[in-house]
Amino acid sequence: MRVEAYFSPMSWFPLIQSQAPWLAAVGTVFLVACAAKAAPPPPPRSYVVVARFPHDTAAYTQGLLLESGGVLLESTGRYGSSELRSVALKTGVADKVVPLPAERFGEGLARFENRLYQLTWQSQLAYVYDRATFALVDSIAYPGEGWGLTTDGQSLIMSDGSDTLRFVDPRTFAVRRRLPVRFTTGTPVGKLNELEYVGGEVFANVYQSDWILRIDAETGVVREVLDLAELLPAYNAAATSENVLNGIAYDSATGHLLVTGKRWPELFELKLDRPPGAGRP
Ligand SMILES: [Ca+2]
Repeated sequence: MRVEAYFSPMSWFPLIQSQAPWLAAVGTVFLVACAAKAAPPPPPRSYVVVARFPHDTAAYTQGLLLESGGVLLESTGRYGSSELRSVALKTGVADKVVPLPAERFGEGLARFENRLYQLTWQSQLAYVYDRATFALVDSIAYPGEGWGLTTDGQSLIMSDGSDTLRFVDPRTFAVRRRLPVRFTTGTPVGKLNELEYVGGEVFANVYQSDWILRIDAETGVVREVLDLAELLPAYNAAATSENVLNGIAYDSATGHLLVTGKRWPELFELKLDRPPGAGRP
């Protein structure tokens, strides 16, 4: 039985009407008055904000992931101020910073085994660092633009601003698989940006929007759209603004997502109604 139906005044109304016509008349006036004042039902909630943390407003966030112990790893962009940084989640303070050459624009960031991979926007070059020391140990060329980066534990998964994700060999960046991303209607969805893979789904920011998509990593179908417009309206998504939503990390200890944006003053911890990796809705 549906609980709403059981408690609904309307479900009891026929009984009242048959037993006490005068009470039914009063009830009718009451119900009509309620209906006139009733607001439209809110959209289904898909997440709640469970915590907020400070975020460096100098950080033009392009890549984000969380390690154990509350350590955020962040890649930032723009020419002359791009960095790889290690940041304490609770304080937002960086304790390790590796600047990129001024002619490189930092983009997506992922950890694979004991190495960190950082994309660049249009230089067609990924930097590879030792996780423990942050020492630069390699660089790997790839074609096209670099936007977001994550991993499923086998491949690195890249976005490039198009509607297609590339699954690449971490050692060579050779493409193993291309995944076109589509709504259930079949409509392509482009401008895929920062990424986070969790248990068979890829979370993806859509550039210059308030959306994070939940993409089936096998089929490319968008299973859910998280609308984050309410998080930080002054910083969010205006087409003319650079300071858009971008940055998704997963906390495996809590099952929550951490999200922020370029130069946002805050980072938000979200508990999703349907936990990451929970499979198809
Ligand atoms: Ca990420």
